Amino acid sequence: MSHIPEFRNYIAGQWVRSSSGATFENRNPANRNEILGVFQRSTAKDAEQAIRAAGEAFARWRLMPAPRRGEILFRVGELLLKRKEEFAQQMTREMGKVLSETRGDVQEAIDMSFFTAGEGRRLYGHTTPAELPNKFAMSVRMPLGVCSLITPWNFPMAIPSWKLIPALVCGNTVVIKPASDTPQSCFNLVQICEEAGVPAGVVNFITGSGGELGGPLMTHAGVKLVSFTGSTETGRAVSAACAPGFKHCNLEMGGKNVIMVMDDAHLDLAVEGAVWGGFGTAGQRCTAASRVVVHKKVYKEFVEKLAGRTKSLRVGNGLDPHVDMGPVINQAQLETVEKYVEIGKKEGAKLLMGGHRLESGEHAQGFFHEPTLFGDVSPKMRIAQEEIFGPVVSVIPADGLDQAVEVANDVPYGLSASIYTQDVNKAFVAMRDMYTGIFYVNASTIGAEVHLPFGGTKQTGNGHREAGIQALDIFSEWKSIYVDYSGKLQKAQIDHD
Ligand code: UN1
Repeated sequence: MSHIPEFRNYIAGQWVRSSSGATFENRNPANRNEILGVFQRSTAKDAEQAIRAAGEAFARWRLMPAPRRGEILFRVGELLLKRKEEFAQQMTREMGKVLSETRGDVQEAIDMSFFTAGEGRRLYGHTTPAELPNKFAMSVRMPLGVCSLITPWNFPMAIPSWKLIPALVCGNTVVIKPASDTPQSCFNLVQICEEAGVPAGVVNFITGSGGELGGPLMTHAGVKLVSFTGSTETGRAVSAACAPGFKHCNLEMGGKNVIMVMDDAHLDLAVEGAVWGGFGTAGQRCTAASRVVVHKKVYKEFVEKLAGRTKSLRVGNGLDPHVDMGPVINQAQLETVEKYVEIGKKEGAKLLMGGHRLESGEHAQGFFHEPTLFGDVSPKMRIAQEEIFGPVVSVIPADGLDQAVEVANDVPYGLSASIYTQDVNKAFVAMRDMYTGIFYVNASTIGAEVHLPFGGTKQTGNGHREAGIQALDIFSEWKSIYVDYSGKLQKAQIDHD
């Protein structure tokens, strides 16, 4: 039997075992017999220790000049870059998505590090005239303190970096808990932080179940902010848990994103966008294009082309360079996909391609499902309304732009949308009228870049935006400062005439 590595928690700068003495396995979703490592099954006591360590470290980290913090984060980017290929390979093993995508995932963490490191020398506030003579006014960003970061499995390094790096540049300290399906990529990021010189206690890492660790991470008196990415259902519970303690709470949740294809669209390009958006990451992105609304005039031609391309996709182990789509993350996700395929069929949608799990030959030991395409979907069907988070795409016919936009907006989520058209007027109408946080013209619904705000409307989020300079508003609080150098009592609003 080959040696199975054990990975530890990282608390107060020490790599430590859980107080439970128990571990859980990290398995490859393309081959469930392959155990990649065991991780700590942490307890509430471990979480409390991590929160305490972060609280102690905050006293020093907040006083380190922000440009110095930025320099350390720049080094995080450099070290990630050096090990990009190794980390991408490990990520494909634990998460399943193809190697080109896991390279992109690590690259996103690199981009985030380099972009945000520069904020160490900006973190701009404002100076503004005061209304009274000999008085000075300014506003500055202050760190909050200890932040709990709870991260998902679909972007196992990118999303932790979206939270961790901006939190640190602002002067906060963190406890990060990755999804139990993909703990190693987050472990790699944390280890790089240590190597880059992030001081002990500033970043703490604990693994284990949300059920056990969520309590202290969301309600402990020492925690000031909870940042969560995951399902809308869990996000609602996070929000409720944060409310009694008035913790800041930043949520990134579900999506039911749409591509609109107009009759003047470059159809082949739109087909490529639909394939990439729908089946990239096996549809397990919050930005996935799970709906395509197509103008009736080009519907038949578009659907034929899309079905043809869907059929040509090769499903398998993401380490194989010939594979287009890997497995889904686990058994539960596979069952969810199967459940929705049945729902779609019952609702009367037309199954155009796929619809089955793959269980023989090279697929026998993994959680594989065919890329699945439904046509003639009507906008109110559950497969057109609910987030499936798997390789299932619903194609919906529409009469024209107005109806397409109406249908596109008529879902509970508002993360990402796109339009394929050659008509600039239509593009601008859609840009204005789609109620989403992200919009694309002649591109798919995925492909967000780290220097722009990321997040959504409606049940996708609670008003925050990650990434970009907007992430600084999550991880800092404004303080307005007035300096009166008049030497006398001056009264704002009252000394007016
Ligand atoms: C997610 O789907 O959870 O735009 C994040 C994209 C990626 C990030 C997606 N850069 O698809």
